[in-house]
Amino acid sequence: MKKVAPLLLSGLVVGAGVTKAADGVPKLSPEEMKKAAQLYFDRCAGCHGMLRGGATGPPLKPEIMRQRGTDYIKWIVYNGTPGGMPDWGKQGVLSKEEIDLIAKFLLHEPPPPPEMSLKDMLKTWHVYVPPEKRPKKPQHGRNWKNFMGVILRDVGKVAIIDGDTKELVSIVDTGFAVHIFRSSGTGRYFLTIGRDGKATLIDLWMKKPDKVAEVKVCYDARSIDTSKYRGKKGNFMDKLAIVGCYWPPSFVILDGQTLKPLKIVSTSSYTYDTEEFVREARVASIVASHYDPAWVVSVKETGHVWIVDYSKLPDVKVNMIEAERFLHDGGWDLSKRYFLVAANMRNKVVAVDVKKKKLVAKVETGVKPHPGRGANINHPKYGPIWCTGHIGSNNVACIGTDPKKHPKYAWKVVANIELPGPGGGTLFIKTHPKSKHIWVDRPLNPDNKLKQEVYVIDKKTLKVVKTINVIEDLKKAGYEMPKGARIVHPEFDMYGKEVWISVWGKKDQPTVIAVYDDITMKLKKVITGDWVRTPTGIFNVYTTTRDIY
Ligand code: DHE
Repeated sequence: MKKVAPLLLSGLVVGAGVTKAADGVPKLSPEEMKKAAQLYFDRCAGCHGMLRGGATGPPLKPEIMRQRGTDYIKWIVYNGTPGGMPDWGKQGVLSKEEIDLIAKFLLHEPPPPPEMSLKDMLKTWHVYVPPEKRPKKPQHGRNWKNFMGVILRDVGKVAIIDGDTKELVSIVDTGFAVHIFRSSGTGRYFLTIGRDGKATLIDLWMKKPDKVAEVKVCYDARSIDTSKYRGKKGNFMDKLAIVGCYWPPSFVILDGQTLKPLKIVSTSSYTYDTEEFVREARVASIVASHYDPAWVVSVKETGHVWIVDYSKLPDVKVNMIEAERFLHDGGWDLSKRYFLVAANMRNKVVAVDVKKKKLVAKVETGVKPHPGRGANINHPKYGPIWCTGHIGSNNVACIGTDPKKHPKYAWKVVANIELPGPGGGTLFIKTHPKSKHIWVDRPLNPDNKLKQEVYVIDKKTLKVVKTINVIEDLKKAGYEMPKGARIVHPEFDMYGKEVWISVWGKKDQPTVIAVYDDITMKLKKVITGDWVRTPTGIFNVYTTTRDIY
């Protein structure tokens, strides 16, 4: 056994403990260990876990890796797999040397990641503008409900764009790789969460929207939401926020106005089926109920959906619903009573009745469902249905969600819509009640052409009515995009008339946000500038506040 020096990963100190030196395993110097741990954290931990127990990707425990050998590991990391493992080498994201290093790193025990206390969180907590100094009404004449928040992933910023005029309103420094935006219950605040666990509160009523508070509550995170309930049990609008952490595996409840951390709840627990303890039981998606003072929290590795009642803080009441393992992303059905979440390594979507606090169905949909929050349709034959795309298969599956009026179709796949060309690669799918269409992306498809495409599905016929190659459209309009750029995250404006799409490139070269007309399906406007670097998720205030998708 040997003691290794603490390593710093975007503020995360790992290896401040003891790791095993195994016989015959190539040694790594402290510098190499530090570099490899950082690369692993940046590119691999999200899918395979910090402790490498596996989730969206398979487990990478040293005993398995030593059997496979470094040549095998290097090949996979370079070429990717059809199941969704990115081709990091081919894409040029990881160099040959970096892949060599990762292959050796995986033969070693994972360095132990650190814990984080409330005291640690408070040290990172800043209120830039206290609530009493914030404007009482919007300080600009803009239609802030149609603002679009755009993540500029690799430059550590987000952009706020006026959806009506398409003007850039503000760029806010948020820190490392913001993953998602969510809107507060009133819509006045945008909240972001970075992969580094830093939450940021942005006030859209300021003359130039800017961050008013921030705090780092974990070392690795993906989800954030706010309290959206106003009713008999109290008015919680904009009062609380919640961050879901990958590491330490937990959720943290914050004051919604200042982001002061109030309560930490560990999610390390036992798997729902085999009752084995999982230290790395990470929080994946979170949604806020509109009808109860509750958040719905997906605990990835144990396979539980937790319904967390926040009305009696500092006490929280948790209902643990046994669902399915490796929960990932999900959203509400049309009625907002049912939460549908992908158990992606089980090729299933799980439906939970949040009102009755029970599991209602597990539905097989395709290989690695990845809905984002999904797309809801009120279909003339099937009634309300919810649709998802897939990382590993070329289908969009729609599930009936109305057991009362359409029991024949409830919790069954009522449509399986085939996308053109082989393989999956879809990450996000979006619609709007005013639109006749669903828009689907495919950024993880290994084929260069397919990852540039979006597909428009007719909500009535449930057929693909148009394939759009966004990169080609941009070329025709005079915008040459960098090689390898992929198309990601369609998002409707508040009126359901436009679809905004990110062209995701590398940070050294600006790309664009392409705005399409939903009716004509034609490129309508190109938003660009030196600041448009690595745009990923796009979020409209109006639809995000109301959970319209
Ligand atoms: Fe995401 C949603 C986790 C890779 C962009 N992503 C989510 C959610 C989770 C998650 C748990 C649901 C949050 C919620 O609703 O509360 N994402 C992960 C990963 O673990 C994974 C696979 C690997 C990683 O290391 O992060 C991963 N995600 C990606 C990407 O590569 C994307 C495209 C760009 C990026 O930032 O890395 C990406 N994820 C997004 C976006 C959403 C998201 C834009 C929100 C979609 C929505 O419409 O709500």
